[in-house]
Amino acid sequence: MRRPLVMGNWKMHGSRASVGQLLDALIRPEQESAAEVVVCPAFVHLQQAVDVCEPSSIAVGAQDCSHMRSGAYTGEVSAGMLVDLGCRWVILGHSERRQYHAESDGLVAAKLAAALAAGLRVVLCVGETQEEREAGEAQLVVASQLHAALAEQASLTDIVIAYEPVWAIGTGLTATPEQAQQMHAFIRKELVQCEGVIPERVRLLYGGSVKAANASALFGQQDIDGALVGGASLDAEEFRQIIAAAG
Ligand code: G2H
Repeated sequence: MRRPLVMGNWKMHGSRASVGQLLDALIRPEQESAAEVVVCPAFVHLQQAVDVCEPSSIAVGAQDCSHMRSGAYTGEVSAGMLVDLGCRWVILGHSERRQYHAESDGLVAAKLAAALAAGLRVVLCVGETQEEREAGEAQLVVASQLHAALAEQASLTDIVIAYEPVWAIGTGLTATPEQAQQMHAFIRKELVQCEGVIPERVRLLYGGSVKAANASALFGQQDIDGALVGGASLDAEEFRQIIAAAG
């Protein structure tokens, strides 16, 4: 009932040349998969990705967007500009944005509203730090990030949640499939409280050092509907294997 979704978050990596090679390797030939596939390059490579992916079923997403619609906001990119470019998705609330750019829950909620209003599909990232997990606060933190972002949104039909424990991001540490499943089941239960959401229909992605070697075990869990893949999505062969594991 929930179509698997695999997203590559290319973060601040690549050049026109390397992004071109990566895209070519992903779409020629395009692999048959039951999973929906999205790639999220840096802003400056989005147009290139949209142009190359157009004849394929791979969609393109951005890694962030502004909470404002338009105006004198130097350096910002609006959700409407992304739609105009051909982007269909945006990642919001990634822990690297929260950590290095001081993005608050309030700002993430405002970005979510702007993105949904512009017609983007959103992957909202939530996750606890190592200290929070050790203090036994993982569920508390995740619930509070979730509700802060989702409360008072006009419509949540196009929302996907990515659980990304901060301690597993780019560290090589991965939550065990059981740890991830436990949090995903908790998130799905929490979604019951969100108006306009049908929890069984919301796709929940796991993110944090996902690679070909651990993808199948993660995807085998009942409430894990795909992955948000960072480092491993920069290697076309590895990313293809993760996509194959999803569908
Ligand atoms: C988590 C993930 C992708 P990585 O940030 O969003 O990155 O797979 O490199 O841990």
